[in-house]
Amino acid sequence: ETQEQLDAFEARIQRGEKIEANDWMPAEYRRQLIRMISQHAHSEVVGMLPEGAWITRAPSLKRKTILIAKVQDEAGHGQYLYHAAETLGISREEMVDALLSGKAKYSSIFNYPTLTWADIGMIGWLVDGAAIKNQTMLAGCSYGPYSRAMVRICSEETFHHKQGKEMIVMYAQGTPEQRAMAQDALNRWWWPAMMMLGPHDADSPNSGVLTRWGVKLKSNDEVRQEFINEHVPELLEAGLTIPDPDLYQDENGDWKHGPINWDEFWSVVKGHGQMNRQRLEARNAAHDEGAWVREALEAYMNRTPAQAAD
Ligand code: BYC
Repeated sequence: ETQEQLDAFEARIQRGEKIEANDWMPAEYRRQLIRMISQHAHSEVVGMLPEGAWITRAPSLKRKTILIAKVQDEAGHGQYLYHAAETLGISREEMVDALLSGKAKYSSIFNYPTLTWADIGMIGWLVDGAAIKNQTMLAGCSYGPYSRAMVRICSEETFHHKQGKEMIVMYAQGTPEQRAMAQDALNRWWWPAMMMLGPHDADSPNSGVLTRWGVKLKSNDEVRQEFINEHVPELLEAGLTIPDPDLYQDENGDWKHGPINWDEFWSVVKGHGQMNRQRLEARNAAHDEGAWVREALEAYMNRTPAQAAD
C-alpha cells in the first residue's frame, strides 16, 4: 500500500463516491467491512431464533402469518449480507464456520430469551427500531454493496417496526393482563436494546477508522440518542413506564438516560449471556440437519451433460 493509493482512496471518500468491490481499498478497510458485514449477517440469522420460537404459539392466524413473513425476511437479510461480504473476498464457508465455532460475534440482543408473546411485539418495536436507526446511517456508508443492501433491508425493517408497535400499543390499552405483559416485555428489553447500539464512543475502538473512511456516519452514542428520542415519547404515550429512573428530557429536547450496565453487555458479548449456548447449539443443529441440501446442490452442480439433458 503506497501513500498515493491511500491519498487517492481517501479523496474518493471525501468526494462522497462509493467504493465498489473491484476498486482499490486499504487492507484495513477490507478487514473492517468483512468484520462488520459478516457479524451483521450472523445477527440476522441468529435473530430468527428468538422470534421463530413463537411461530407455533402465535395467538391468531394473522399474527402467525406476519411473524412467519418477518422471520423469513431476516433469512433474506442474512443471505443478502453474506453476499455483500463475499464481494470482499471471504467465502460463505469461512463466515459460517466462524459463527458455528463461536469465533464470530453477532448482536448481543439475540442472547436474551423470548418469554412471552409480548416479547415478539417488543422486539419489533425496540430491536427493529434501534436497528433501523443504525442501518439508515449505514445506508449512506462508503462501501457500495453494503450501502445498497441497507436500503432494501431498512424498507423491510420498517414493516417489522410497525407491526411490533401496533401490537404493543394495542396490548398496552388492553386487559390488565395484556398491559402487564407489555410492561414486563419493556422492562426486560429496554436495556438490551440500548446496549445493542454498541459501547459508548469513548470505549468504541473501531469507530475512529470507520468514521474516517465513511463507513460510520454517526457514532454509537449519536445513534442511541436518535433511538431514544423517537421511542421514549411513543412508549410513554402508549401508557408504558420506561425502566430507567434517571431518564429525563433536557433543554434541547434530548432524552437523557441513566447508566448502562456495560458489565452485562460485555459478559453477553463474550458468550456468557442467558441464551448464547442455546443459540449456537441451534445454529449448529440446523447446519448439520441441512447437510443433505448442500450435498444435493453439489451433486446437481456436478451432473454430467447427459444427466443435465434428461
Ligand atoms: N453485540 O468498536 P465498537 C437486526 C463489539 S440485526 C455484539 O463500537 P463497531 C435484526 C464490536 O463488534 C442487528 N458485539 O464496534 C435481526 C467490537 O468487537 P470486535 C445487527 C458488539 O463495529 C433480526 C466491540 O464490541 N446490526 O437488526 O464500531 C431480527 C467494540 O465495539 C455489539 C449490525 O450488526 C453488540 N451489540 O460498532 C431483528 C449493524 N456492539 O468486532 C433485528 C452493523 C459492539 O472489534 N454493525 N460490539 O471484536 C454496526 O453498525 C457496528 O458494528 C456496531 C458496533 C454499531 C454494532
